[in-house]
Amino acid sequence: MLKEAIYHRPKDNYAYVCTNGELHIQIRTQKGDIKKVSLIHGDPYNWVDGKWITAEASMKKSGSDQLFDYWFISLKPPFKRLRYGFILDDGAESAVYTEKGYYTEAPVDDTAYYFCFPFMNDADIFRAPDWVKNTVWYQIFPERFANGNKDNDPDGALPWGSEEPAPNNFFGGDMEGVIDHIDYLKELGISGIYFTPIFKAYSNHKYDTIDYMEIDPQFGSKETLKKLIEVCHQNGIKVMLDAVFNHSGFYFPQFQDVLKNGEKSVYKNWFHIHEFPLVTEPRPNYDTFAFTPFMPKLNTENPDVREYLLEVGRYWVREFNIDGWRLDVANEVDHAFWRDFRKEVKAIKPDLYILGEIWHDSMPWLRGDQFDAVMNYPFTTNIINLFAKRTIGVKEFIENMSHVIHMYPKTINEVAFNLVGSHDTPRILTLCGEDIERLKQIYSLLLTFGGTPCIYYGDEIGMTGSQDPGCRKCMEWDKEKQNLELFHHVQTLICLRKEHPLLANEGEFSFVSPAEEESCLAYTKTNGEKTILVILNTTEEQAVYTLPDGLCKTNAKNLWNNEELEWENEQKLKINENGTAIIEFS
Ligand code: ARE
Ligand code: CA
Repeated sequence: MLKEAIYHRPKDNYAYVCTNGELHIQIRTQKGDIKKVSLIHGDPYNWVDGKWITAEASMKKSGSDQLFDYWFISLKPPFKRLRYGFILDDGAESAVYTEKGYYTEAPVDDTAYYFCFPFMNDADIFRAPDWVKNTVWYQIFPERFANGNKDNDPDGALPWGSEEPAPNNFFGGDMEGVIDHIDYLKELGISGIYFTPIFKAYSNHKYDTIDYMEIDPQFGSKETLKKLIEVCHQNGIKVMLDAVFNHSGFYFPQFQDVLKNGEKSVYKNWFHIHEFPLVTEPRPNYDTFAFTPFMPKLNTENPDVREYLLEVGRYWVREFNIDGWRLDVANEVDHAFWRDFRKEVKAIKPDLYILGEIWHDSMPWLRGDQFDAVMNYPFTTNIINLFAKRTIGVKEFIENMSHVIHMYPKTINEVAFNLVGSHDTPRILTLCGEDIERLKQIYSLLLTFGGTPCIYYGDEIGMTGSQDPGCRKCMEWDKEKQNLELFHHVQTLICLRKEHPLLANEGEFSFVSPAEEESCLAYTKTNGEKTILVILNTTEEQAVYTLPDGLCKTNAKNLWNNEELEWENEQKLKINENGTAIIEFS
């Protein structure tokens, strides 16, 4: 038994409480080492005749990544508190693992040996808004989605789609453009829009804010936003805006004041200034986003800045009834600020979705006191590597994805913002080498997986583009140039996801362990009564897939299309090259 690999801590993804009163416990062991894990547990105050009363329950292996196995159990402690340890068996040796170390026999004379979940306080439970797990998002970069009003076009705006996107060109996209195309979005079936910034700013991406309390006139007015939100809400579409609080723009008046008045400026403590006067070359002598002088970092420890930004957070929720805030560069802003932010905005709208933009392990922000979710880029990378670039195989994909899944509590995975591309990445079709069949499969996965999926505008009709700014082309509205087959594929999947909650976040998810060199990726979602099996053939050849034990032809129903499934026998099914199968067993 490799004891050094065993890990547990009564916190975060290893021990957490769900809203239904379940306590989830996870332990990590070396991959392939341990054959059986049981939880020995009891209420700390439940003693009879000087002996602590305990029970044992076996834990289930919930998945494995490259190095580790993960074991899981859910229980409902009757008095909302628990002391517990793990009985581990590798076939040759058995050991009891407690907070104080390893023992051959479980100590029963003192609960202090054990791991302690002191009390399942309601206030500490991670709670994300209920609606999020059934939402399918659509990301809009407003300058490039549709031009609904030529009168507000910036000077020098180019004819729609006439040129490649550049760091500083404009095409006139705006909010009226979105209103005009609401039917298109309805038809696609999405139920939430994430807008990159719309407040007054200098650039085409608007991440360099000039005024957080104003809509950029190129996009419309406050009235236009009100109308847009109304139209979205009437059509069952939630609206999430982008909050850029890590930094302001260069032309933010408070920063301009510091530039002009230096040390005398009343705003000098709004930023992190190393020395006066300010210089931008060769590198700014003030903290910035990356090294760009155009994005001076805001000092969120300054009470005036805090209050200013908190009011921005409250204002757009209170006055415009937005449904979500996406927080830009969320991990570079201090935690205390985000804790206040959550309290303030949730006081106005308790079911507001708070989504942090973090590309890395985000557990410290997801403890219930800051964000509801983060943009799940580790998920993205893994999908790209298997389906688009083919740099990993099915086995590695499952290991990597299991790693991502086990990084967080289940309650967090349900609302994870799963994306396959954004305004910050090359377009997914481009990464697929423009192979539409591969892209279709990526959508098959994205829309039948847990979490809350997001489609980057235009990806659903086959738009291409490289890294920013290439990925920010004008939306293609000419039907002749849209890939309608792809659109239909995505639309069908969104419909299926709505019809079958198992395809969204209901039931229990597990990967089917692949045989060596497996060409198909498969996973199941089950609620005990029904099981849905998704199979994706990741190769360019037809595959014969052997169903996992317990599932067979007799009670299988094809959910994906009206075609007959091609069975080789009761348990073997043919899957076309790059093919998708979604089968329900009841
Ligand atoms: C411009 C250039 C880029 C260049 C960048 C940095 O176009 O080619 O890389 O400058 O100097 C906005 C604009 C961008 C603009 C940028 C700076 O949209 O076009 O880019 O401003 O002027 C990291 C951060 C993450 C951030 C990305 C871009 O952690 O928060 O970098 N994303 C947000 C927004 C952006 C926005 C900004 C931040 C700034 O979504 O659109 O940019 O407001 C790895 C790392 C990540 C890293 C990621 C991407 O995986 O682990 O931490 O994200 O790569 O680089
Ligand atoms: Ca316009």
